[in-house]
Amino acid sequence: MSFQLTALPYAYNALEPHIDGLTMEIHHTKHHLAYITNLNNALPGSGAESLSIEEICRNVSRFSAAIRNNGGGHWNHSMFWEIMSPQGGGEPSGALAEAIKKYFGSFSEFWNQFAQAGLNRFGSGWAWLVVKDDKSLAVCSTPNQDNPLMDVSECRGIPILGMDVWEHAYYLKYQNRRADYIAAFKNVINWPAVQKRYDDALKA
Ligand code: MN3
Repeated sequence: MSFQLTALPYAYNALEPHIDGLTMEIHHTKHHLAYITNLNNALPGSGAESLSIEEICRNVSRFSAAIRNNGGGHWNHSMFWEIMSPQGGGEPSGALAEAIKKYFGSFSEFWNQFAQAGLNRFGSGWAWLVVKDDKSLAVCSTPNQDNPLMDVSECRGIPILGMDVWEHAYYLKYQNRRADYIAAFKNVINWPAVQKRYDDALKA
């Protein structure tokens, strides 16, 4: 199997002023593409040739560091583009809203924990909202391009929201101000897409 870069569901500048168009374009056409190219180059002879990207992540301890880093990079960014939207922001509704209230007390307390997870990730990585095996919700973070699907991750579960806190996600507009980027990201979260992932995770 060979993985390919797919188009974003919106224009590169569609998330402005929160995330600028040049950052989005470089992030997608340079960074995400490089993960896919490097993943494809690492596949021959690995035993992962016929696996889906989810299967690669779930069994990543069997594969090389190149497959872990670039496979994670591909899965993480594929999700990232989908859980943002020009019509994003606000708060979730329905069953996800109820679950957030149950496990975090309130949406604002959830957001505080999620933002802190991103802010406190030293170096590069991701903050996540995950559905655990017992169907509870949790916030956590992973280094580099690891994710909670991976069998090597300290933070396990089905990710339904992921926030990229690598500097390449924000440096052009926000420089070293990661907290400002995290506050801006909140305005573009596609909650209906996250709710769909939550519903799917409950059925998994
Ligand atoms: Mn990135």
